[in-house]
Amino acid sequence: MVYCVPMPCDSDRLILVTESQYIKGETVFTRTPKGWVCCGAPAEETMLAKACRREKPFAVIVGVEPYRGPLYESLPRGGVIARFGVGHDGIDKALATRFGLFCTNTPGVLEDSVAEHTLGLLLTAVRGIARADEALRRGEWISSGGLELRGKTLAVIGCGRIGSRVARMASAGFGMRAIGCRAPLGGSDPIVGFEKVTDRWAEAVSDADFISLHIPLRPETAHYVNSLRLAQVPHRAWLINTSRGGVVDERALYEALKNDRLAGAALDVFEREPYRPSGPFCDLRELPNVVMTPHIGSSTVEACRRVAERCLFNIRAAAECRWSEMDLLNPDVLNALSLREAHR
Ligand code: 8YV
Repeated sequence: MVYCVPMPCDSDRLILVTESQYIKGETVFTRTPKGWVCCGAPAEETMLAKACRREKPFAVIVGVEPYRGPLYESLPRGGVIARFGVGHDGIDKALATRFGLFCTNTPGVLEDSVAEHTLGLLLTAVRGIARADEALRRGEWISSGGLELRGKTLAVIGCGRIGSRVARMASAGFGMRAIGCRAPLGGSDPIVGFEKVTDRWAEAVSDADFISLHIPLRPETAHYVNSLRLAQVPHRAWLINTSRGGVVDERALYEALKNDRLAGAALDVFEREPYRPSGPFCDLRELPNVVMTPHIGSSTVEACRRVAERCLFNIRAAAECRWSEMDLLNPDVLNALSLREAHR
């Protein structure tokens, strides 16, 4: 990508947007509100930090990559790190607070897209759609079988906005039984679309045909789906992951799939992205019962537009001191900033 050279503009109104996020939200980022300018920038942290020191933007809009160090000291106090999406495991909120930076994300605008992709993966998996397409292109006409979804049990791990949306689509659309599991993070989200909700993994998955993960990546959820938990899953079950790769121990998953202790897996997210096996002899791409997509759960035209708009909304709200309207991830920053810094 050729990064755009900022037009002469007040750096107080300049936003650097990492490459693939810029492309996803281009229609919005090229028509910013008067006075604001968005420019593409590299996603890799040291390069992004360098671009920030050079261009002195007020805010950056970033993807899922991890930002752990140099970025924070390269932004002005009172500036913004805006996540283009919901998951914010890549941003160090405590560090941002220390440097007086606002961190935001975009809840409420991409749930439908991720939920639709989840169900798309589920269908692709059980009807062998990806393999049928590949075979047909090779000139083979193989009439393979599949499974019907009606009446099947779907365990939804994480009953937040996306999990609930998946449950509702699966039950209202396909006539599936959706069992919710609030573990490992708990929570008291309204229960919509679930036949029942439990706090115990073992109970949620005991009769599952499909298990769909909708939990954020945090220290307490890292490798939540490990060999012990996989051993509690019926052998006929499929695992679907559109949350974060790090919540699954991919080596344990590989072993379970390889040894037919799990029917299959449909994955949009991975421990390492772009996908690389998490160790020797556990390349998920070698297994026929795995369907993989490159983290595209929310990448629809509609969701990307709304996400880009929400990022800009949050950044402008920070600039205009409308903090209560922001999707603020580190409210402590308001205590960390002096009154003068906060009212830039
Ligand atoms: C993903 C995401 O596309 O918002 C995020 O943080 O990563 C989502 O938009 C989805 O969770 C992966 O399927």
